[in-house]
Amino acid sequence: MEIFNFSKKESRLYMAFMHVTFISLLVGGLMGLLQTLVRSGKYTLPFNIDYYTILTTHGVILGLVLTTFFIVGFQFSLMGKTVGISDKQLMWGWISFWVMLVGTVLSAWMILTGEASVLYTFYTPLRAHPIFYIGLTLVIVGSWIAAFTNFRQLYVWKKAHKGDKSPLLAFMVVINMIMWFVATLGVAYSVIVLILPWSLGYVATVNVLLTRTLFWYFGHPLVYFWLLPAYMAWYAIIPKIIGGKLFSDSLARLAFILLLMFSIPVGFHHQLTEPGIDPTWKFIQVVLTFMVVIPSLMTAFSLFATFEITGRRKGYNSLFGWFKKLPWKDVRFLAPFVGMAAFIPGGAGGIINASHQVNSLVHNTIWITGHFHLTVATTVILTFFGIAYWLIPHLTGRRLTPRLNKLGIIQTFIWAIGMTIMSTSMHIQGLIGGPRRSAFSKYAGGDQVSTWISYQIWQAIGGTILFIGILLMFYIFIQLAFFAPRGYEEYPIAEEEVDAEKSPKILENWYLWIGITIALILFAYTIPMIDIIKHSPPGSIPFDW
Ligand code: HAS
Ligand code: CU
Repeated sequence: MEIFNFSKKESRLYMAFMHVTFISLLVGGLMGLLQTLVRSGKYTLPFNIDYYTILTTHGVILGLVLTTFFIVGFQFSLMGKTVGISDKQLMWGWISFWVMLVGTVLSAWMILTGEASVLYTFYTPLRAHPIFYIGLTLVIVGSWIAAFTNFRQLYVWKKAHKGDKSPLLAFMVVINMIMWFVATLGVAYSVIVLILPWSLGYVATVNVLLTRTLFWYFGHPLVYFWLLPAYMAWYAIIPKIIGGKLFSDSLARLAFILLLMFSIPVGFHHQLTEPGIDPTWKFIQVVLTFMVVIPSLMTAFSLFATFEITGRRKGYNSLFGWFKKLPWKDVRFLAPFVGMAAFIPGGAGGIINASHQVNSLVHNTIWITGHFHLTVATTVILTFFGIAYWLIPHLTGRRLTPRLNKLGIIQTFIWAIGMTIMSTSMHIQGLIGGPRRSAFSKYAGGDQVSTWISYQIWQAIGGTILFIGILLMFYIFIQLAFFAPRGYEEYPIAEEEVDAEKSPKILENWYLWIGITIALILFAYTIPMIDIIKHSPPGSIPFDW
C-alpha cells in the first residue's frame, strides 16, 4: 500500500478545515447549553434574545457547518494520504474552503441578527432573509468543489495505476461524495429555484410540501454523509490503532455501495405524518429504509470480528477474554468505541422511528432529539474527536502526549455521562408526549405538562456536563494545534486481513452502482413528486416573525 507524506502546504489546507470545526464546536455547543437551560424553566435568555435564534444557530452551526468542514477536511487528508494531491488540486481545495467559509459567515450573520430563525431544516412557510439562503447555497457549492476535486484525485491515480483497484479509503471518500452530490442537488434546487425567489419577494407563494419533500430527499442522506466518515475510521483506521488488520476489504466496499444505493430514496420516513403523500409511497420508502439498516449491521459484524480476531491473535482465548485486552487507555480507540456503543441504542431508536405506526407516537416529540443526539452527537462526534487526537498532531508536527491522552479519556467519560443523562431523559419525555423544537412553556397548567418538567431539568444537567466536555475538547484542540511538544504522530491506516487482490472487480463498477442509485431514486420519488406538484393546495405566503 502506497502512502503519501503531506507537504507543509497540504497540511495547512487540512488544518484550515479543522480550525473552523472546533470554533463551530464552541459556538454551537454554547447554544445547546443555553437551550437546555431555557427549557428547564429556571433561566431566561438575556438581551431579548429569542429561543429560536439560539436553536437555529445550534442546528446550523453543529449539524451543517461543523460536520461539513470536518468531513471535507478529513476526507481531503484521506485522499492526500492514499492517492496524493497535485498543486492544482490543492488550489481547488482552498477555493472550496473559502467558498464554504464565506457562505457560513453570511448565513451565521443572518441567524445571529435574528433574520433567519428558521431552524436547520428551514421549512417553509417560515421565511429567512435571502442572504441566509445564499450563504447555505455557497456552503453546498464549496462542498461540490471539494467533491469534484476528490473525484479528480482518484481518477488521476487510477490512470497512473491501470488495473489496480483503488485504495479503500479513497474509494470510500468518493462514495460519500457521490452520495452527497446527488442528495444536495435536491436541496439546491429547492433553495435556488423555489425558496430564494419567494424570499426575495419575486414570487408570492411557495409550495410547502414540495420544499419539505426536497429537503428530506437531502436530509436523510445528510445523516449518512455524517456517518460514513466515522465508518471510514471504524473500518480502516481503528484496526491499525488496536494492532490488528482490516477484516475484509470487500465487505467494507460492499457496505459503502449499499449505503450509496439506499441512503437517498428514503426521505419519506421523515414525513410519515405529512399529509399529501400517498401512504403506498411512504410504505415503499419505509421498506427501503429497512434496507439501509443492513450495511450498518454488516459494519457492526465486521467490527466485532476485527476486535475478536485481533484479541485472539494476541493470545486471549477465552470466550470474551479478548475484549478486556482492547487498548482502553488509548483515547484514539476509546472515544470512537464509546461512539460505536452509543450507536447500538441510537440505531435501534432509528428503527423504531422508521416503523410507520410507531412513528406517530414519537414524531415531533423530543424522543427524536434524543435519537439524533445519540447518533450524530455521540456516535459521529466522538469518532471525529477520536480522529482529531491523531490527525491534528500529525498535521501540525506535534505529539499527543500522555497528559493530553488522559485529558481525552476524561473528555470521553464526560461526554458519555452527559449524553446518557440528556439523551435518556429526552427519550422518556418524548414517550410521554414532550414536544421537540419548543421553548419552555407552562402550557396553561395541563396535567400532562407537569410530568415533563423533571426530565427537562435532567436535560439541563446533562447539557451542562456536555458543555464542560466541549470546553475540555476545545482546550485539547488548542494544545494539539499550537502548544504540544514537537514530534511525530502516526496517520494510522490498517492493512487488510485477506489478500486484497481477491476483491471482485465488480465492486468498482461505478456506472453500475450510480446507475442503480439513480434508478432507485427515480422509482421512489417520481410518482409521488408528480402527485405533489399536481395536487398540492395553493402555495403559501411567507410567515415572518
Ligand atoms: Fe435517524 C430522524 C431513522 C440513523 C440522525 N435521524 C433523525 C434526525 C436526525 C437523525 C438528525 O425513520 C432528525 C431530523 C429532524 O430534524 O427532523 N435513523 C433512522 C434509521 C437509522 C438512523 C432507520 N439517524 C441515523 C444516523 C444519524 C441520524 C446514523 C446521524 C448520524 N431517523 C430515522 C427516522 C427519523 C430520524 C425515521 C424521523 C423521525 C421523525 O418522526 O421525525 C438507521 O440507519 C440506523 C441503523 C444502525 C444500526 C446500528 C448498528 C450498530 C453499529 C455499532 C456496533 C458497535 C460495536 C461496539 C461494534 C442498526 C454499527 C460494541 C460495543 C459494545 C458495548 C459491546
Ligand atoms: Cu432519515
